[in-house]
Amino acid sequence: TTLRSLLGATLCAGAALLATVGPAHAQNYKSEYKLSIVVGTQFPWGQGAEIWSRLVKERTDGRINIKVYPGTSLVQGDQTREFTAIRQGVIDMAVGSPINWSPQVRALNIFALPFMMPDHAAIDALTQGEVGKQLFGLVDKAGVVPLAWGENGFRQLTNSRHKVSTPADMKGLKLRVVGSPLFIDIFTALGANPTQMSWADAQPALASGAVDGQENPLALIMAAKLHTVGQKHMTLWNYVADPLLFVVNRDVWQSWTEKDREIVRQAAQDAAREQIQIARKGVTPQDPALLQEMRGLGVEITELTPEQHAQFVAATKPVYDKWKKTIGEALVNQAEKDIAAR
Ligand code: X2X
Repeated sequence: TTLRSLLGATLCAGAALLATVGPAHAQNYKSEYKLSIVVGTQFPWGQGAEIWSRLVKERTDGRINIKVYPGTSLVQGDQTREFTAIRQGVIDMAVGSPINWSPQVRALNIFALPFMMPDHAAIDALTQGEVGKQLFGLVDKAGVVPLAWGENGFRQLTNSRHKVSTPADMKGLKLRVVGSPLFIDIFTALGANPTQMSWADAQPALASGAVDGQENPLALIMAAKLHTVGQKHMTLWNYVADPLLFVVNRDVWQSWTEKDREIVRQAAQDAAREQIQIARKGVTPQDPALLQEMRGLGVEITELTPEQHAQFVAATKPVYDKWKKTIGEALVNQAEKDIAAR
């Protein structure tokens, strides 16, 4: 009888708790949701994650409490395993680059087709248009809930050896590239010597001289202070750009009430819009503040003439054609059409 009354008391307490908790499912909420990013929170990318987290916390009155994990630490820095970890629930949420997720969702390689996107309006034409919609469908089909597009940015080339203004200058340069084989193909076509490694490994490799150079957006190159690891030459060639995807693990998403899902989605869209503005600050001809700051730090900045640009486009054309088929010709045709009409 003691056991029975104890059990009865526990059930009563449980029922009382349920009654006070209110919204359906809210009792299943975790005390903390783990949000993965590759870089630190001082980068525009990380700021997007922080803004999203803050907005969600405020707008849910703390029901959804997000903690940002930089350095892809939830997968020991191996950014090519991030998407799988989100799908499996090792990671609850992420602001991630399509470059890192393209091993699992092949169509995400589309943003790394060399010289496809000439300007920011071209990136917007894809992410905010039909291509973005189709890619979200594929991410969703792969088991992860996509909510908004942010931006890492146009990726520029840096190296410690010499000025690069033509493909001939790339000969023999040992370059760190990210996880998709498309990058290996691009830099091989240009005569360089690309080697794949994680961002965590890239920085010591640059410092020790194990590699000569790398490619990343200007704001990221600045925030990571790559000039302090010998990266004294930068080529502004806008050859590819990576947007960022704001996503949630599917089981986590389904554990939230309808109302909270709407809050998280709206917060992702608001944070992403603000994050894109941060990512584009200081890196355009109209607003060259970061470029000037970098020059002040002793970095030689090379801009391409139209003829030099054309040489790079021609040298990477076979790679573009090959990967257009891998990504899906219909999707790439749609992208080309939307960029032309932007
Ligand atoms: O590893 C990189 O170069 C980075 C930080 O840009 C990505 O995660 C794609």
